[in-house]
Amino acid sequence: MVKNFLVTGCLGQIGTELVKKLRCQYGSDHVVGSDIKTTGIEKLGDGPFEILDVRESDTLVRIVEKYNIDTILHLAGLLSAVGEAKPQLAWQINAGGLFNTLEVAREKQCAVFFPSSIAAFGPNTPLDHTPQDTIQRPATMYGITKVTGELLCDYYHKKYGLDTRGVRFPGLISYETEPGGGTTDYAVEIYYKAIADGHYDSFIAAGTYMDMMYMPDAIDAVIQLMEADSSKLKHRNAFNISAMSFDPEELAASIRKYIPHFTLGYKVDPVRQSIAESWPNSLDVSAAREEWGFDPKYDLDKMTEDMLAHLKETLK
Ligand code: AKB
Repeated sequence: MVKNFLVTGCLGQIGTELVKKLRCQYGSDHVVGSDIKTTGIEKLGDGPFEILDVRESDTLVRIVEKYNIDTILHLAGLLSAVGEAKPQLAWQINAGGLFNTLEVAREKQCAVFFPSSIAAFGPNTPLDHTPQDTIQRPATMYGITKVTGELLCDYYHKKYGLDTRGVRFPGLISYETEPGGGTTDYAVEIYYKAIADGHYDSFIAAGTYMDMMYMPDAIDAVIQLMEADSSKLKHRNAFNISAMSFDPEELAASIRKYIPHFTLGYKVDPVRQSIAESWPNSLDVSAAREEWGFDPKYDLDKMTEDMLAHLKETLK
């Protein structure tokens, strides 16, 4: 049976690449992009697009009905640093937007993908090899909306039989669309600056480890999870996933293999540093591997080589 997807927040870092991949795989007409803005829409190529503020349920219902949507990939949301600057707005968009999405999905019987995050963990979570099922007491509004989202999605699955699935994304590194307002953004900015200036001042301190993943692996993971046999899923919302864990020094050392003169300095941002310190150093991803075959392809050096090659082309 042909699926009809709606991707909310599709002009963000994940959405632009997810829409393109889904359109290749399922056909452009079957993948509707939506966002609150149109900046960057040309990156999506051909296919349906709708303006959507996820706080407005009526618009969401209209789009789901118009395109006969059966799967909603709900990416619209604010990231961690913006969420700390605007906690009330973060709650309205992240938690309110997801609630609206789940309610529409319940009425129209849609499957839902929800992107949780390493931010769903907090300072009293085990930092190393963080288990799939463990303490989740995040210290940020962004993290609170992510735990809320995980619980809501599990609730809608158990109470209404909705097919809800999700992953806890680590920091995502990509060259297509830059992230905006996240704590892991340093790991993207560093590549742009390495090429442009041969130097980068990191807002995250040396010795701060966080989980990361290259975007092609993240996109594959979303599609693989949504296509997985539901009878094999013991967990649903949300699976730990990660491909690597590094600190700014290790990332700089990887860049130096390709740009030997690259130098790294520090201008640490206390807000984002304290967020980073409240997140795990490295996740245990065994549940994702066992239940749906999660298998990322890129390690740090392979990602660096590919990132730099693509950025050299685009920044020429
Ligand atoms: C952020 O840094 O806010 C995001 C995330 C890890 O969820 N990249």
